[in-house]
Amino acid sequence: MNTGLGTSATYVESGDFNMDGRVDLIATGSSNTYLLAGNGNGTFQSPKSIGGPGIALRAADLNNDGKLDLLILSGQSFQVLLGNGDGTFQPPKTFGQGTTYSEMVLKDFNGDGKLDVAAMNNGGNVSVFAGKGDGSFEPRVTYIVGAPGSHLANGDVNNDGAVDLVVSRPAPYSDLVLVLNRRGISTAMTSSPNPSTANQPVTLTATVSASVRGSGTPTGTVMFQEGTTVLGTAA
Ligand SMILES: [Ca+2]
Ligand SMILES: [Ca+2]
Ligand SMILES: [Ca+2]
Repeated sequence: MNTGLGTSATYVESGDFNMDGRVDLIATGSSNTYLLAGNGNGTFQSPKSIGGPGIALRAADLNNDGKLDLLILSGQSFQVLLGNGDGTFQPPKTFGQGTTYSEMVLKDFNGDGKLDVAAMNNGGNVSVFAGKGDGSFEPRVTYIVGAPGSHLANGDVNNDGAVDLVVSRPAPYSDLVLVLNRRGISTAMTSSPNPSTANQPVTLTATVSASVRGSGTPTGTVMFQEGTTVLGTAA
């Protein structure tokens, strides 16, 4: 199919952006981002420029108003274009400046019902931006991968219901780095005194905090166990 785009698209998303019941296409590339309104019969209207260049694109309702919005990864930053529901978009809002990105994943990582962005950058890190549910995002929280990755995948690898990230690193590493999702919760464990001697009373401290900004105050129970013997529980 020739869409008459006149440029090569690096990423294409589909959805009903003008809410006429027909599937439309959004294509982004090195020159611009275009909307191709669907005619409902497999053909599309002429491309209409709606935003700047991008290397990746996601369409989702980021502000929960029932209208599809766009997230454009432009390499050095992200642009959010909130949809008006008629095929037009509000002026872009930029976030995540300060590094060079290569890939992104749009998922609800901290389980608050709002879509978040995870992005891989060429500094060897993955940054997570917690979504506020209004089309804006919290500042990045960065996870060190150790080397620039070649691909960013996602899935619940440990079957705890939270989406994890997997970064593949090219040679000389040729491996996968797993970024396990604790649903925005991080737990730090200390014991005092440390080291301790036999029969000496030891205080165990678990500090539970939010690891993703904007994910709220963690709730739940901490249980200390020796083998299967419960030493103590705190809520
Ligand atoms: Ca449409
Ligand atoms: Ca929306
Ligand atoms: Ca979220």
